Parts: sequence; C-alpha cells; structure tokens
Amino acid sequence: MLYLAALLVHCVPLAMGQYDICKSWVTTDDGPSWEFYACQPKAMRMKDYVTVRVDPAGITCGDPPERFCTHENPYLCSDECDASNPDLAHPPKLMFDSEDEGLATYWQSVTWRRYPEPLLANITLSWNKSIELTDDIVITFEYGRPTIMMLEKSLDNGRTWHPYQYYADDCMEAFSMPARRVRDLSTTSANRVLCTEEYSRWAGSKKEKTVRFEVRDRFAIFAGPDLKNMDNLYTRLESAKGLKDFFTVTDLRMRLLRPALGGTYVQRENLYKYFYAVSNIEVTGRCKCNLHANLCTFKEGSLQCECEHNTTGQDCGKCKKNFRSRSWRAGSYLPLPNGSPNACAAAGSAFGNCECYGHSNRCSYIDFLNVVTCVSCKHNTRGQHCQHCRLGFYRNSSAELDDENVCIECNCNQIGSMHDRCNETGYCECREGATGPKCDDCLPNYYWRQGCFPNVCDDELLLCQNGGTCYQNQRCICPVGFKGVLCQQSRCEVDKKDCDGAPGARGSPAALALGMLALQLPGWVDL
Ligand SMILES: *[C@@H]1O[C@H](CO)[C@@H](O)[C@H](O)[C@H]1NC(C)=O
Ligand SMILES: *[C@@H]1O[C@H](CO)[C@@H](O)[C@H](O)[C@H]1NC(C)=O
Ligand SMILES: *[C@@H]1O[C@H](CO)[C@@H](O)[C@H](O)[C@H]1NC(C)=O
Ligand SMILES: *[C@@H]1O[C@H](CO)[C@@H](O)[C@H](O)[C@H]1NC(C)=O
Ligand SMILES: *[C@@H]1O[C@H](CO)[C@@H](O)[C@H](O)[C@H]1NC(C)=O
Ligand SMILES: [Ca+2]
Repeated sequence: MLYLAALLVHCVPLAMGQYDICKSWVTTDDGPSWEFYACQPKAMRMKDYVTVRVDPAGITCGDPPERFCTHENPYLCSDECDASNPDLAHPPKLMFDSEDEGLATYWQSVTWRRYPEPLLANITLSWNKSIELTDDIVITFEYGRPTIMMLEKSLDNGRTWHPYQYYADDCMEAFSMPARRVRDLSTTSANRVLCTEEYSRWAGSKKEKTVRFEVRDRFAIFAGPDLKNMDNLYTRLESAKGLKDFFTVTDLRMRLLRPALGGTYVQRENLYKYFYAVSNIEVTGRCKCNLHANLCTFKEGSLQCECEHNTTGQDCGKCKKNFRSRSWRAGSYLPLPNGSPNACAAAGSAFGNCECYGHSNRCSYIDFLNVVTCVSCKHNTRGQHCQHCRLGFYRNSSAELDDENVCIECNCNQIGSMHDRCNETGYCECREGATGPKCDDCLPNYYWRQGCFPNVCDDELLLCQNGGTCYQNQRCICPVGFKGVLCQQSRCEVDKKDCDGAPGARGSPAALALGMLALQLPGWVDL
C-alpha cells in the first residue's frame, strides 16, 4: 500500500520528463526491484545561499556619513547615508533580503565626488557550489541603472573569471563591441557573450530599474516561447558542446563601471547624484548534481547535493568507495523522457566478478582460460583487475587502488640505472658506481660523466705526483717531464730524448701547443 502511494506520486512527474525522481520501486517478471533515472534538484532562489563581497574597501557609503540627491531632485541633496545608523545604513546584505511591500532596501555606494576618476565597484557573489541557471538573473537598481557595467562568471570558485555579458548605453564606445540582443541569437550562437544596450539607457530611475541576464530568452531558442518544448532544450544541452557549461556558475561578479547619468553629460558642480544603489539580485538556478541527485541541501555553510546512484562529492562528481568497477559518468537527459542514470556499479557486481578499480570500462571473457579480465587498463595500471602498475611504474602507497594516481612513474636515470623498472618504494636498480633512488648520483670516489666512473685522481688517496694537478677527478695534468696516470713517471727514464738539452724539450712551441691541446681534450690522461 505504501509502495503504491509512492508510485502514484512518482508517476506524474515522470510522465512529464522533469527528471525529479532518481529511482522508483517497480515490479518486473523477476520480482520487485529499484529502477533508476536521471534526476536533478528543483530550481531555488539562490540569493538565499550566497556570500557577497563588495570591492574596493570603502565603496559602501556612510563611513564617513555622506549626503546625496537623486536625478529627479538634483538640488535637494538632503538624503543621508550613515553606516553607524541602522536606519540610514546601506550595507551589501540589503541586496539579498526579501523586500517588504513598498519600501525598497538597498546597498549604496559612495557618490562620485572623485570625478573624473572613474567610480568603480565590484559585487562578487559566491556559492562554493556549481549552480545551473534556470531563469534570468535580475539586478534591480534604485536611482538609475549604470551606463556601463559588465557581468562576469567563474566556474571554479573564483580562480578564473570569464565575461558573461556586457552592458552599456553605447556598446561601441564602451567596449568596442556592436550592440546585440539575446532575442536575435540563433541555435548556433545561443551561448555567445554579447554587449547589450537594452538595460543601460536612461528612462527615468523609477521606470526602468532592472538589468537582466536573459537565461529564458536563450532557452527559448530551443524550447520555443514560453519554454513549452523543454525536451528539445534538454536534448540540446546534452549534445551541444559547451552549452550546459554556459549556464553553470560557481560565482558571479557585477563590475559597475559608470553610474547612471540621468540622460545627460556629467555635471561636475553636482556630483552627489551619481552613485550605485542595488536593492535586489535575483538568481534562480538549481544545484549541479550531474543528474545524480534530486535534493540539494544547505549544510555547513554550503549547498550540497544529496547524491544517489552510489555517487558522492559536492556535485556527485565521483563514485562512492567500493562502487568503482567502472568509471564515473554524469547522468544524461537522454533518452527522453527519463534519461540515463549512469549509476556507479558496486565492485564485483558487473561482468560476473570483474573488478577493475575504475581503471577500465570494459571486461572481456577469455575463452580458453575461462577468466574475465579488464581490457585497456588506464592510469598506467595493468593486470586482470588493473590491480598492478605497468612496468616502469610503482604503487603510490598513499593512494587507494581505485585512485587515478595509484601508479607513479619510476623515472630511473637512463644512464645510471640498469633498466627503467623500480621496486615498490620507487628505487631503481643502479649500475656500478651510481646511487640514489633514481641512480642519478655517484657513489663516493666516483665521478659523473655519462655515467659513473671511478676516480682517476683525488686529494686523498689517488694524489697526482710530482706537482701534477687533479682535473675533476678525471685525470692528472702533469708538469712537463712527467707522465703516467698519476704523473709518477719521469720522461727521462723512459725516453732519453726528453731529457735536458734534447730537441723538443720544455719551452719549445710544439710542447706548449700540445700541452694546451691536452687541457682541452676530455679524457686525456697522457701524451
Ligand atoms: C574588479 O574585478 C576585476 C577582476 O575581475 C579587477 O581587475 C578590478 O580591479 C576590480 N575592481 C575593483 C574596483 O575592485
Ligand atoms: C566549500 O564547500 C566544501 C564542500 O562542501 C567545504 O569543504 C568547504 O569548506 C567550503 N568552503 C568554504 C570557503 O565555505
Ligand atoms: C547503490 O548501492 C546499494 C547498496 O549499498 C544498492 O542497494 C543500490 O541498488 C545501488 N544503487 C544503484 C543506483 O546502483
Ligand atoms: C599519491 O596519491 C595521493 C592521493 O591520491 C596524491 O595526492 C599524490 O599526489 C600521489 N603522489 C604522487 C607522487 O603522484
Ligand atoms: C627498494 O630499494 C631500496 C634501495 O635498495 C631499499 O632501501 C628498499 O627497502 C627497497 N624497497 C622494497 C620494498 O624492497
Ligand atoms: Ca533589498
């Protein structure tokens, strides 16, 4: 009876293809079991979960208290902003409160008293969570909309930023961009970043208060007016590259670049009427859960998907431990109407008993061995279950077997080591004289030259004799009249010609030239 009720509740949205349930209990020929579907959370008012930051410091009015007036009443400058008085303060949080009927509450900037220095302000909204926009972003300005502003977005919690839309009363002048309208975009340009003049012209501060980022108009390119054909939109989101990401943000930033001017040029004698005042920022969207969750809750200061399909992570972006027998995949809107859950599979559940620790998507049955084995193990793994590291790699002891970083390259020095394999702690096998984990160092009494060679001479045991000097442990440079590895032999003893008075003895140009040549010849030991 309970199940029946659940089924009834679940069937209605399913038929509409709204992707709002993740699983349902169904009866098949093999008895009752769970059936899984692609699912996503409902759209929410995202301003309720946002953190805001306004830059630069000191841009909020009221510290010190300041007078201002309006374009409608330019010479009645009796309004006051005072941060220390709650009735006259205009802090950033007033952009996100719920407006009571009648009186608007708003954040307000200082006035443009530093003109002609530009009056600049950044309003940065952060969610610490990926969000998919489902409706227009609507920013409400009291006392006139900026004549120039820009909307930026981040997809990586504010590490990198990208332009989202440009706004100006003259796009060419402000941004060197032609003015365009979202309504004129086509299926191939639905994710174009453009400059619009629709929200920046002066029309009276009471009449035109809002600046929009038009999500609905862009959706309508695929779903038709009134968004009746959502199936077509979902199909496009799945297939058009970059389209889903275009509507996904973790942060938004409004860069206010020039305030409302009241439809005329800047009047220097009255700068008290130029400032920004924002009463509301409406952002409607849903948590991005990769179609693996239909609930998103606010926990420990951040939104988090309640992941199903045995996935986990803030965005359900990976498989739960022990459910990694195939690689993680996002769910898909296709095929319509219920999509594909692409659930993570329990270790040992797929393909008979073949666990691949997430390093392979494929198993294959080898007939003559009667075993099932993983095919094309990735991440430098190998083996029936991708449980070993490829030759030339070793196991990362701080990583689980299903971690992408489980195998680390040995990186053995090609000359110093016997081969490119290493033991379980990453140590390579060294040739004679070489040492170090990667065999790129020499043992004491060895020197490095394309490998390690035993010292020919040094300052302790293998001293050069008869005033010879040791050159880089490689050879003795002998004074004229001596030779031998350590200059231990007098030339006279060997060859009487070399003795005093004989032709070609010390000081002759030929001997000097030979000596210099010898200094330059690597590996030279003796003439
Ligand atoms: C606003 O943010 C941009 C980066 O997106 C930065 O270059 C600029 O200096 C900021 N402006 C202010 C007034 O803080
Ligand atoms: C962002 O969210 C993550 C995951 O919920 C959390 O661990 C982290 O502390 C949050 N960071 C901030 C700055 O709130
Ligand atoms: C997830 O794992 C549980 C067992 O912990 C299982 O009962 C359930 O069917 C799995 N769900 C999916 C979608 O695979
Ligand atoms: C070993 O694995 C851990 C955990 O995944 C990772 O943080 C670390 O970077 C890996 N070490 C190397 C050398 O790749
Ligand atoms: C790897 O080789 C190094 C150096 O020979 C040695 O100290 C270490 O114990 C070896 N590790 C293992 C697991 O054999
Ligand atoms: Ca407000």
